[in-house]
Amino acid sequence: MSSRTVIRGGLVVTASDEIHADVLIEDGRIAALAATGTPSAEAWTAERTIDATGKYVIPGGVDAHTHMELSFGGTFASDTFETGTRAAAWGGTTTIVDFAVQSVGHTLREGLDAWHAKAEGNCAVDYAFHMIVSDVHDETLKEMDLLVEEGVTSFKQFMAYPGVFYSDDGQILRAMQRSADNGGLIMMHAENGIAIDVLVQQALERGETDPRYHGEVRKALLEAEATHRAIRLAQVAGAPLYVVHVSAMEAVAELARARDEGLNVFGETCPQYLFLSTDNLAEPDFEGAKYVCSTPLRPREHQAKLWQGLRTNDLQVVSTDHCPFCFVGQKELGRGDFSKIPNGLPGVENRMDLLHQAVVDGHISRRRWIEIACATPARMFGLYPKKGTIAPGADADVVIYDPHAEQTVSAETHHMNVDYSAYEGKRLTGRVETVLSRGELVITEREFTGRAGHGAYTPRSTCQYLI
Ligand code: DUC
Ligand code: ZN
Ligand code: ZN
Ligand code: ZN
Repeated sequence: MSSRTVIRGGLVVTASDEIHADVLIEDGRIAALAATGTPSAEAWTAERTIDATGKYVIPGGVDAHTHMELSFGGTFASDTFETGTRAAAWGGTTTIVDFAVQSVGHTLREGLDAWHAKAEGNCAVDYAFHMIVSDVHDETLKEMDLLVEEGVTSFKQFMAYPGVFYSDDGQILRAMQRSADNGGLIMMHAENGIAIDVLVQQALERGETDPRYHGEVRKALLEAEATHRAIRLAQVAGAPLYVVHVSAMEAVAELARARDEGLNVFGETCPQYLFLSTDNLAEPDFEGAKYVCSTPLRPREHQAKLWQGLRTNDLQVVSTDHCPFCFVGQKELGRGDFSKIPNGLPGVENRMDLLHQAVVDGHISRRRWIEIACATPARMFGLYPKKGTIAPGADADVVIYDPHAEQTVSAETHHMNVDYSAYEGKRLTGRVETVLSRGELVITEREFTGRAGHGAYTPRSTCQYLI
């Protein structure tokens, strides 16, 4: 039985085009687009018609960096796959790529199975997985080949967190060599964790225990140094590289230089680095703990360089690194010792809106908004054109976006399972109105009409975005 929906009268915005068009959806996929008012569009009949006059019709967001239920620092990220993907839907994101974790002493398969068990049957929108590799040895390298074949095509390594997730340069080089062969993409947390740990101990010995010291010890230069080292290791291995959560302007410069040299090097930044700064980390009464994440927030002057990198394509993707911890009971674990504050910020619900605000503010164009939030993450991680665009054959993951609605961000009204908002009180122009996931209404005129279990696991092909 076929089911048809038509979305009429909106401005369809993709990474490449803006057209006033009607969109026909059939059996969960985009069937056709036709200019609004033309005989071909008028001839369509459907069980359901959505009026998008005065609105944008955009692809559902692809958030390529989330951590639902991540175990960190003795606690767990507070969003489950159920609450986190529901919040994603509210924010116009219809696909997340979450990080399955290999624990030291365990196999990749065990980590991946554990993540499937957390997600299966619980998600409101579609999901896929990257794999965090924390224990590189011969068996791990063989397993990477198998994972690429089954649709887990990207692997995160850490130059930070010695003793937890950390890989040394030899382990990184070996994983990169393997991905040069099997088509995988290494995603790097680029911070010199060995040096940072020394600075953490020295700061604590001086009695510098407040959240703001988290930003001071995790120096921009140590992000830049690690970024440079990761780039050169990837070059030696002949592998592409994707640097996650870039926050320092010095790291952007390293990426820009490598790209000018013609290397397949990519960079992601996150809304927190574009909209927040070390001023937030310095908030009194331990409130700064709300803003502890790694890489850390930077002084305000870094923001302009991140926006510039997004415009010049030295940075290609904005993901959230959604990793929420409640202030009460979780962030508070680090009272008296900033190094014990769990690292991460909530944001999966806010990304599309914050980036729309960047369009309003003139930082990026409307099409670039869709490119960095939908199309490029889909290409980067092998989900395009099923995800990330509105074109015949694509999954009907579609957002009706009201560009004129005003909203004030607040924990009182958000849907993430966390007791604060990093953007509390921020006024934004633009708001998600209706969201379809594979043709099904998940948000209908600002009401949740989806269900846990609608979201499907989505295996990925390899990176489609090499220079
Ligand atoms: N890196 C991440 O990408 N997420 C949470 C913590 C971290 O260090
Ligand atoms: Zn085991
Ligand atoms: Zn990281
Ligand atoms: Zn992360």
